[in-house]
Amino acid sequence: MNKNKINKNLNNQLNLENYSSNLYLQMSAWCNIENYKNASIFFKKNSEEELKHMEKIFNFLCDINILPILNFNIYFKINFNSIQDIFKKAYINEKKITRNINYISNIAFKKRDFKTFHFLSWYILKQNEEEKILKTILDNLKFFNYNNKNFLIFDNLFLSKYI
Ligand code: OFO
Repeated sequence: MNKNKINKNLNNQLNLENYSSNLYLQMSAWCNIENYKNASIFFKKNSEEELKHMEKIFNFLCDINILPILNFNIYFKINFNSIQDIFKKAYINEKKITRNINYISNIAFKKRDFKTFHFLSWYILKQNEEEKILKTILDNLKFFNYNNKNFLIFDNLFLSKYI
């Protein structure tokens, strides 16, 4: 019963990673069209990473003989108003991922499922790193007193550090 709860949530996490990959790919396309070239590369790279995160969970479930179930109904059309809006939405998305990872890790630890807990520890550290990067970018956007014109400078100078 409890093991099922852990596997169900791991499967949910797999779908969240898949969703993130598509979300960041869409963000990359938007940035490219709007000429924010480094931001576009940044999100493309993140999209590829999220896919790897999904595959890692997929392989873990297969290894423990659990059938991964891909959810094809989680997608919806999403609009972006500005580059700032995009980074805010990416940060909110990562916070949501972190909450879910912490939630599953907590259940796994309490249930003494140390194999799953150990597996998830990689995600805990990864989330910390990714949230930090997005928060730094958002803080810098505020500091730069963002507008479309100076974002191009920001894109060239600052974002190049993260691609
Ligand atoms: Fe995989 O969600 Fe962040 O990294």
